Amino acid sequence: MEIKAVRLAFIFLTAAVTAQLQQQEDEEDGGGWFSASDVRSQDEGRCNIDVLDGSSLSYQQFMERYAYSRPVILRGLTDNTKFRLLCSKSGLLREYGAHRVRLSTANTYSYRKVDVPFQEYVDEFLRPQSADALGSDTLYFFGDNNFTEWQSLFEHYESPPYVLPLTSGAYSFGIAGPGTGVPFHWHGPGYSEVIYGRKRWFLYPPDQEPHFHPNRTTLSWVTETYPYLPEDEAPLECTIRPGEVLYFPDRWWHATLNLDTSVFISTFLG
Ligand SMILES: O=C(O)CCC(=O)C(=O)O
Repeated sequence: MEIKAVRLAFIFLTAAVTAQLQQQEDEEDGGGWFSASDVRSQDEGRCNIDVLDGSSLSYQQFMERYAYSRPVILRGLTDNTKFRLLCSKSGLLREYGAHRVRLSTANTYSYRKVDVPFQEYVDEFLRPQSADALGSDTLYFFGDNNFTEWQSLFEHYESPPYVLPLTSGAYSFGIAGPGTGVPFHWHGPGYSEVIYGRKRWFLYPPDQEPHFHPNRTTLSWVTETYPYLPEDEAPLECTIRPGEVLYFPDRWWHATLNLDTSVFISTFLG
């Protein structure tokens, strides 16, 4: 009896240590999402958006200075350490690998949708963006989550607390490879947070429509259009990292570029 108890204790201890090691590895290497073969862009670009410590901006200041007028990046506003651990590659595949996810084409008017098991998305679709592919031929996992299936994950996400009056937040969760992103479009206000990876954002106010082709990827806009923009057509831009959330006001044009394989979540206020 005693030997059995010792054996059981040993098995539990080994499992706990293995889980701890896996967790440490996940934290250190970007949740297991970055692979050595990934070409990760080092070009984070400039940052001409206000970046503030969340604790230094009250809700009233947020409402007066940003809510209806310009984007802002807030650091340390929430602590999503637990959610980050749940979003490691091994954790998500274990829980959701068999669930079907809906992919949308990465163009401005994204009409085509494709449903695949999450495991297949990770194995077959999650890769660096090829420079010459059209947005309409690039499938992106973002924007169409099955909330019943993913609820047990989303309930651990701590969303940004500064909500606009008469709105509530709706989540949109995604994972995408380096160089991917969504080209310019606009909609209501919201937040974007990266859980793993880095995401470069480009924004223009509602009355300054950027020059872009709705069927080209953000990557092609960044390499072919962005370098030649006159200074008065330069976007607001910044790269966000885990622990930072970007707020964009209503109807602001925006485009994104994932610099790494990224896990991210938007909170749309509507
Ligand atoms: O995170 C992304 O790549 C897309 C985000 C976006 O376009 C949005 O939140 O509206």
